[in-house]
Amino acid sequence: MKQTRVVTIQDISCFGKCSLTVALPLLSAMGLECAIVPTAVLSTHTGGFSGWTFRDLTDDIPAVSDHWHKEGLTFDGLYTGYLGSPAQAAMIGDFIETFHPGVVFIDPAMADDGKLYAGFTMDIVEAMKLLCAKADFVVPNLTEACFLTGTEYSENDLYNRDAIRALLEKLLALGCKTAVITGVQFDGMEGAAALDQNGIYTEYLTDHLPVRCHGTGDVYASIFFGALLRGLNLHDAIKVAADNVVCAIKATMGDETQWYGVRFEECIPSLLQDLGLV
Ligand code: PXL
Repeated sequence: MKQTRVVTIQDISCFGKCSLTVALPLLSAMGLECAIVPTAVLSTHTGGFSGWTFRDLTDDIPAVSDHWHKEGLTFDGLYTGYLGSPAQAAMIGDFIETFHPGVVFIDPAMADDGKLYAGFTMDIVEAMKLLCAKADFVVPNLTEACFLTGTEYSENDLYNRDAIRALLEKLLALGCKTAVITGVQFDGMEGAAALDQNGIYTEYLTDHLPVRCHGTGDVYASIFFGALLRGLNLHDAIKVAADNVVCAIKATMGDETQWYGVRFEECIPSLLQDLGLV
């Protein structure tokens, strides 16, 4: 049987366990052939380090796309994350028009804890809105959902089902087919809530752990996307992603040397078991 082939477009943070250094090992472990388009190369991620290098690879995106088009490559799915510049959103739009990947999955990785990531301005929000319009799935955290919908970020006001449903509806109004907000908390539990264009709502909640670890959004998105490409339905895909993010956080808790990331590698065996791959 032909191997499922996906492409992921996000940065390489050379040290720090996020974006491509998380997505590539996870998607490969899940048995998917994974091509990459790096949006930028940074010496580290921008969450807690200072003095990082940043090489913008915007000009490479159309060049890579042109070559791949000439080679006749096709992709069953596309997953985008952290962009090197707002201009890349339109280029990725062209990429989608050229290759028509079966599943378009957009993680608008640009903000957390009520703030844009260091180095980003509101331009990135407008760029991400453009991409969301072309998506089958968008996977913002609560902060990103607020930026994308012009909603004031307030955990107190937003941690209830009515508020989250209203946010999901505003995300769908951007044009995506299914919106999923990660990191929502109801009744002392944490997880993800999803709404599709047919008005079907689903959620999966699990333990709320009293710690925040860098890179968990990328672990979540990679597993969620991979699970969809392995044929899981929406509810089962958000469940396997959440369960294995919890596994990664539990594996990391108490390890001060891992302040910059999570020990997701230790959860690959449980992930493969959950997927029935071992
Ligand atoms: O995990 C998201 C992410 C990806 N890439 C870079 C980042 C961050 C979050 O801070 O800085 C470069």
